[in-house]
Amino acid sequence: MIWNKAFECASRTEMRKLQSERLGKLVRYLWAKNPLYSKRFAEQGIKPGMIRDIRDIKKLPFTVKEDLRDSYPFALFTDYKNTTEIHVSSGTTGNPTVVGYTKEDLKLWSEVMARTLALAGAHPGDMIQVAYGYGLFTGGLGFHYGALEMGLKVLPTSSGVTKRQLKLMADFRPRLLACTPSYALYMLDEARALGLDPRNSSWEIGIFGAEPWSDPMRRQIEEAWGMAAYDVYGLSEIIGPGVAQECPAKCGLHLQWDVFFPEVIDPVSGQEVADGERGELVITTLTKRGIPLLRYRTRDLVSINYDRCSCGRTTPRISKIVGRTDDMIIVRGINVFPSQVEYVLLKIEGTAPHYLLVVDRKNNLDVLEVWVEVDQKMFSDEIKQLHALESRIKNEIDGVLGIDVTVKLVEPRTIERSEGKAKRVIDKRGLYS
Ligand code: DLL
Repeated sequence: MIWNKAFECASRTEMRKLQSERLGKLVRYLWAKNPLYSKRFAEQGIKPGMIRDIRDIKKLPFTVKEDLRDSYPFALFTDYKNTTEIHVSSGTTGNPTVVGYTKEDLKLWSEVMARTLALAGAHPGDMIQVAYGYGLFTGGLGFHYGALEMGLKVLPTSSGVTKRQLKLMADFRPRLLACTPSYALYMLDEARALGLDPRNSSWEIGIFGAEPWSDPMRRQIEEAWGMAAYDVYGLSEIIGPGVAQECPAKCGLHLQWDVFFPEVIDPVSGQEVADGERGELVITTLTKRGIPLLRYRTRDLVSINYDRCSCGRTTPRISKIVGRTDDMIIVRGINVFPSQVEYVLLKIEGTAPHYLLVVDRKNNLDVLEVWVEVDQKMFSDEIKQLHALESRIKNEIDGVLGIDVTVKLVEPRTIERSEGKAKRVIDKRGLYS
């Protein structure tokens, strides 16, 4: 089922007309209501009347994650007065990234999530188990709103308490499961440990995302659980889940371009790359009111394909995310920036600015080890003092990242030095296929 044929199957000409109108309106809105953007427009000599066609988007400035960080908490909100819901995701240093939704934005989110669910094969009346985290993370509530919009029966289990997830699945027989791909694998181990046969599961469709996962992981999930597994992509800054979703053709993720206008650029030059070539995904939120973003640099690497899909939709499809332009990693569903660790270490005396994040997956659970080089003076201290330092660093990092890490203090000059960009992350999971 196609949820909204008018938008998902529109011709390119129709879509260009709509996008052009929407972009013009957005620029006028930002010009009138958003001090950061109106200042930038003025500096760059951009007048609202200059933006008449969607192709004029190239005249507009980019927005980057640092803009959100620098405007913490609410300075980038264009309609703070009518904001009705607030979510946060990880920031690059001490403060989280804050995003706000007006009532209209929540309607938009419900709409794109209903399209997402339909893309994966959901039908009104189906039951969906939403095992993404509910709360500040956008996964749980995003799926919840979409399920309500479509008329599904929602089972809002949130993530964790795996035994109960499995019991409710066995007793209520939901047709759909939505969670991170690593949690789908973790539940598999748990099911087997409980002596359950995963092939008897009721889940026919899984909608997995919020972190990278490879094709071999997809095969493993599909074969073990006996379900079809689809990729879902999104980010809090744009809306949360609901930006792009695979259909049963599994040939890329359909991007909702009537509302999230995509560009794929060379991350260094900022110029658009040819269709099908890899580059950084840049998104403009054409219709958002609370915190609309112009040309937001997602730092996610993709390629884009504008051919009509065999499912009948004309929405462009992005590839699976093939990497990042920065060194952000996702650990147990949480976005982690090495700069957050650095921010903590800079405040602790005796820890040299040399550190390394080593991430691995053991029994389908992510583990993050943070190696911290301490200076010579510290290293010759008593063991007791070193332990005290280790637990202080651990507590501070746990607090900033929101996950449990292991800290390993290492001797001076243990961590490899680099002549160019320092290597801060060793990721042994091999997630990008
Ligand atoms: O992860 C929103 C979401 C929730 C998407 C549930 C899908 C399902 P953030 O926490 O802001 O938002 O993280 C966004 O996660 O820029 C990507 O780097 C990464 N990411 C999200 N989906 C995928 C995916 C949510 N399917 C960041 N594959 C993004 C690879 C993904 N990476």
